Amino acid sequence: MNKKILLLTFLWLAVTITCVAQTQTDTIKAYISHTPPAIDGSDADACWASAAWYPINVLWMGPAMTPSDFTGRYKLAWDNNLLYMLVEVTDDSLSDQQSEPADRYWTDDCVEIFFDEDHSGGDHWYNHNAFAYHASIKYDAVDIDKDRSPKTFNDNLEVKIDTIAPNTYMWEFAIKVFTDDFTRNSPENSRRQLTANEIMGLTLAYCDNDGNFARDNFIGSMKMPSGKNDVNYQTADYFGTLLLIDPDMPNSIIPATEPTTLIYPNPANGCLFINNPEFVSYSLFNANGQIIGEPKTNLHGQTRIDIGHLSRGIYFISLTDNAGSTETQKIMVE
Ligand SMILES: [Ca+2]
Ligand SMILES: [Ca+2]
Ligand SMILES: [Ca+2]
Ligand SMILES: [Ca+2]
Repeated sequence: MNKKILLLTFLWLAVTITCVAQTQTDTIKAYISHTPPAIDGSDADACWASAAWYPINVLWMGPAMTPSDFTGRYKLAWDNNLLYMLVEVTDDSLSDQQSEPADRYWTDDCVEIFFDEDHSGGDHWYNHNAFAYHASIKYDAVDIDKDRSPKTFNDNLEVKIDTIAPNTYMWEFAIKVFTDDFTRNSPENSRRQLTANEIMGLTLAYCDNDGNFARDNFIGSMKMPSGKNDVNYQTADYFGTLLLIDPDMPNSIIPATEPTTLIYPNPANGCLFINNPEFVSYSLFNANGQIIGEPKTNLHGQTRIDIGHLSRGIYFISLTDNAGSTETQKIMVE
């Protein structure tokens, strides 16, 4: 396959992927923003012009919708301080019927952000291993606290909404990232910075109330296992995988310029392919630089590497060609 056909194939895949809901094994990508976006409900920021849309289109609960009842999609960006999110929602009726933010908060119209800073998975119902922010049209962000009662966590994120067309709203978020040690009294003690090549857990959803004092529909950004459509508020086990990318970093797994040896797909699942038949051996290393298994040699012409035995995470592959030159690339296994 020549480079032009390969590039067109990747572009076709990129376009296709943006239209299809994330699965449990897919990875979504957030690119670094060198200028923080203004949190004003407008997409007139440099980072949004280049970011891809991801759909919110999987019906988790409730009857089937029409496009005017609900249509949603989102974009992501990040910098060292914050995770940024743009969410475009078409909703025929905006509704927030509880005067108290924490009163039946899941029944009001809200963007629900399931976020797990270290993608650890696991229970987060009465702890801060992960968050399930219910962001309302009144700019309250409610989750359940360690004392088992729902509270606002409005300092953890900033949100603004603008109306961009009839019944169509742009929500813009800046989200602070905390470790599992988060406490309401001293949140900055557990605040953390973001860096390239990090993997985080993220899923989005929209709770659609159209004036019925109840959640009419619950629509998510990813496909859930059977019977698990409403478990994300308790466990982070089924959150989607998010990769933070800075293509200008020398060790970026998605570099700005094409490396000499193209390894694809990256992120990968099951197997890797290498488009350079000149390599004769390779070694795999984990994120700590420890070699995994024995180096594989005498592989002239082999272009497929089985990685089905590797668990999710960052790895390095060091390739040696028949002239003795080596090339190391970072890969992500999902
Ligand atoms: Ca903006
Ligand atoms: Ca609706
Ligand atoms: Ca966690
Ligand atoms: Ca609604």
